[in-house]
Amino acid sequence: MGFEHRCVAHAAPVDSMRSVCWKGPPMSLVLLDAEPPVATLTLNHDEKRNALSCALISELTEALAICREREVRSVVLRARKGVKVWSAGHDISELPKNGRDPLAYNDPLEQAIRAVREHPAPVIAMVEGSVWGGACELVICCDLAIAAPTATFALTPARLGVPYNAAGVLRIMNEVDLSTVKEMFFTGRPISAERALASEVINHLVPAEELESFTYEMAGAITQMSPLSIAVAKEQIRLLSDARPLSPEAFERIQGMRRTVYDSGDYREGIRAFMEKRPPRWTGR
Ligand code: YXS
Repeated sequence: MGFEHRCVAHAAPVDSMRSVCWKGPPMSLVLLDAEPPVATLTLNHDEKRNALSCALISELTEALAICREREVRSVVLRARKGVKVWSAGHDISELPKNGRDPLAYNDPLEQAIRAVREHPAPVIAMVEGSVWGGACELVICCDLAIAAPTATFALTPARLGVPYNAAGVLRIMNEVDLSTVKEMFFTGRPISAERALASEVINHLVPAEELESFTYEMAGAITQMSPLSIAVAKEQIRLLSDARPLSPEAFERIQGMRRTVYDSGDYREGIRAFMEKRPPRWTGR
């Protein structure tokens, strides 16, 4: 069955999809088209460059819950057609400034990444435009990523003075070749779509005019397969790829080093500089 893709016009704010019991606030940061077998989640906060704010992530995780209820068999995660910025990553204004871990287990970004990785159906990131920081990890953690030539990908902790978390570093290392991982973490500079394909950040690079048809053809093909077999394979891959022996002492050491960073003046300077729209002045303390 060829699955003609649904344009954003079919999508609606997430709450309109929720049964009458949903009493949440009006939602529009994520549009959801959840007509099985394929769902489309559209990041819809271009004014803030689809920054992964607590509010947006709440809608994203709610949308995935609706997809699970409706037994959707594949999910396309996209931004609006033609965007210059797919997502600007973690909402910098929401990064904690009071000595709390900025990427702790219950941070909204971590919740979004877990929601995608634990969703029983494959989640396909369809990418145009630039992808930054935690959004880059979100794309990498999607099951498949299909991008247009306008896509770029940047890991940005060093731009902001943020100590990335161990689980996030491991998830990225599991997908991307180590030399590219180091270059992205150490330079903070975007890599091109071509480079992303070569480094396995993305699965396919297709011309912009073919991006939707290519993505929805693959999403449709997945829905023709056994959903139970796919769900088990996806969870097996998640559990086995996360399986790493790490002594408690090694983990404590990582956390201690990270605390030194998020307790530093440089961490606060990175956030302040972004908010003041100026380059940061690093002191190394
Ligand atoms: O000034 P207004 O109110 O209009 O808001 C501006 C920006 O402040 C806002 N915005 C963001 N707000 C919160 N968090 C963000 N990440 C963020 N990015 C943007 O959106 C409005 C339009 O932004 P503007 O004028 O800069 O747009 P532009 O088209 O000129 O430039 C687009 C970008 C993406 C190149 C630029 O906005 C930018 O460099 N954004 C920050 C990208 C970044 O460093 N993201 C990393 C976030 S931290 C994160 O993900 C992890 C914690 S980590 O760093 O560890 O990976």
